[in-house]
Amino acid sequence: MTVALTIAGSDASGGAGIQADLKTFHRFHVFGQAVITLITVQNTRGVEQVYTLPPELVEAQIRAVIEDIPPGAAKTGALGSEEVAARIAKLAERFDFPLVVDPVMSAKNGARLGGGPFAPCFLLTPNLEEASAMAGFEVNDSDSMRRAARKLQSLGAANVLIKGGHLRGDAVDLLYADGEFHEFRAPRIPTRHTHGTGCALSAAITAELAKGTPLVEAVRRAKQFVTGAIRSNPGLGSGAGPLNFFA
Ligand code: PXL
Repeated sequence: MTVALTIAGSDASGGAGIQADLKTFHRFHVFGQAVITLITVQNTRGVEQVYTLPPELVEAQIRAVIEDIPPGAAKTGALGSEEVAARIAKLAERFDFPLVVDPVMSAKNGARLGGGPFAPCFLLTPNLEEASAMAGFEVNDSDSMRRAARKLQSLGAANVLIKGGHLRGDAVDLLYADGEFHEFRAPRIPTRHTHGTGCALSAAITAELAKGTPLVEAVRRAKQFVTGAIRSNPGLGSGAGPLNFFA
């Protein structure tokens, strides 16, 4: 059985974080492992509290899990502190499976969920805001996305996927892989129910990589899943509701 690991925060409301990752792994027929970095108090209206776990506890969870059942691929989400980010970067030097880093900075209402500089990884998946913060310039169109992808690759990501979900017009994601650009385009779906889209996308890519799917095809399948999951969202909650993970 194919195994994938997520290292991320808990969203008790079930739409994002660890919960979204595990549901996505399951949907992709992959056995999910989950190391928790932080606990949020939140619902679809926003994050009220963030409680970060001690870095040594995060590290111990990762060590225990991977020495017994090595995953085919892993992803990180919200890390919560620079210390946790640094420990993961150190551990990742010895990972013999691809690591996807979703450099989560903050929840939609601004609650801080991020860690320090990202670990060197196989794939980095920032949104426009995260790409801007990491590249050091405004990323808001096709040209700046291309420049940022090159820059982030030079900082330690073998491949970079910049998510254009917050662009105007179509949702165009840009993948920079092996020196080539690939665009993944989907029509914008008018809905407020997009909570957890970034988590679901990186989890779906991780599941596909664990199965051995080549990166470009993994991203294509993941994007197709997320687009369908937004389109058929169940309309739960009075704020930004979750996706349909059965899509
Ligand atoms: O979608 C980013 C994210 C990641 N992880 C956790 C979250 C959120 C957004 O709310 O709560 C735990």
